[in-house]
Amino acid sequence: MSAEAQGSATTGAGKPLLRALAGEAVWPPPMWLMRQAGRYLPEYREIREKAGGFIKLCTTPEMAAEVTVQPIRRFGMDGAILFSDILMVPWALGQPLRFAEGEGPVLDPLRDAAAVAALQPEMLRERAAPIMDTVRLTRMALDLHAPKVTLIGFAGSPWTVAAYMVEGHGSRDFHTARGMAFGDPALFGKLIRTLVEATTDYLLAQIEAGAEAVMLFDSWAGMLPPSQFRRWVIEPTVTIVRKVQQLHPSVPVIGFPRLAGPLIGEYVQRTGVATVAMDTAMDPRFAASAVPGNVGLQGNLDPLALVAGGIALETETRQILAAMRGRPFVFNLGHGIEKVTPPEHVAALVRLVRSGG
Ligand code: 1CP
Repeated sequence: MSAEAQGSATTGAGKPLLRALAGEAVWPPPMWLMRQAGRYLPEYREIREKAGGFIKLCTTPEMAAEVTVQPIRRFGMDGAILFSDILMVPWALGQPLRFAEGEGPVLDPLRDAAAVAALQPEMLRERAAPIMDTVRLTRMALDLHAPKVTLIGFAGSPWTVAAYMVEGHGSRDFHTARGMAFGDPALFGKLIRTLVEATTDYLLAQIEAGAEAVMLFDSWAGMLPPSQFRRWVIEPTVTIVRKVQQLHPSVPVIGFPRLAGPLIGEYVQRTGVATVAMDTAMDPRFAASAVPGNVGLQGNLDPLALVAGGIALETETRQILAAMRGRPFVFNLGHGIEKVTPPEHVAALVRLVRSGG
């Protein structure tokens, strides 16, 4: 059996993204973009307005499924990522959350043992049910209209989600959360254990509903010194990945330990993720040397090169493609797409990557 036939036999449908995530060096590489559904698209803004609030959008399956497929319809990426947010897990655990206009997410900050004890993991499946309906609807739409496209589910990693839960909002340095991790590791550990269980359960529910790959976003992994990175980023991820692999061995997990720097190799080796996403600061050549050749790499165009377009976009994209040729690779950005991105630059990027650079 040829390598290609083998790849499709193990992944079912022979979808390019699933083949790359399973360790095959597909070329030109499959691609999708972090935050590919969002405010840079007029069709997203229209639905967002109709929905009213952001949480309403995430919990109205028809609307959330529609915005999930919008970028596929317009640009034809290889992956569709469920439209939701990493903070829907704290929301489903009962922590009050709102998305303030122009301010980003705001949570009632969680600062003591009583607040951790008040979380309701037993409510998670019920509260997250509309999100699973979104997964089911999206998968049906893709099977029907875009059978080569892979549906990606996701969650935030325990450390990053805990950082928002403790801080109560986005932050440049997450002082309070880092302070709690050092100052009261028993309490912080309890929060992390709650999140490991909730996140595992939440990802398994997405897989049961039709997600074909899942991604763990650890956007603030790079804030931690190595000992704390091992304790709060690597160890919780080990537990989650192990459980997903046990129950769904054919579903690849993508890890995104943003700004992990030289710890990327240890992260991959310990956690067993199928693919690791590189942030904008990661040198793809370094990642290629630090990560075993059967593990996929994903990334890592700077979203601002995509805003700029033209020669900056072409040069950066070609450099990444040249460094990644010959190994399992998924083209993506190194962080989420910017609101001011011209949609025609995204179309140009898709053409360039499809040409192999
Ligand atoms: O009203 C709006 O449209 C709000 C903007 C928005 C969007 C489009 C938010 C608020 N979340 C999302 C969707 C989202 N968030 C997705 C959907 C799928 C896609 O990629 O198309 C995903 C995967 C996320 C993940 C997410 N949310 C992360 C991890 C990735 C990253 O960017 O580092 C994080 C940190 C969040 C928190 C969050 N949600 C929203 C905002 C503005 C933020 C950042 C808050 C901050 O740190 O200040």
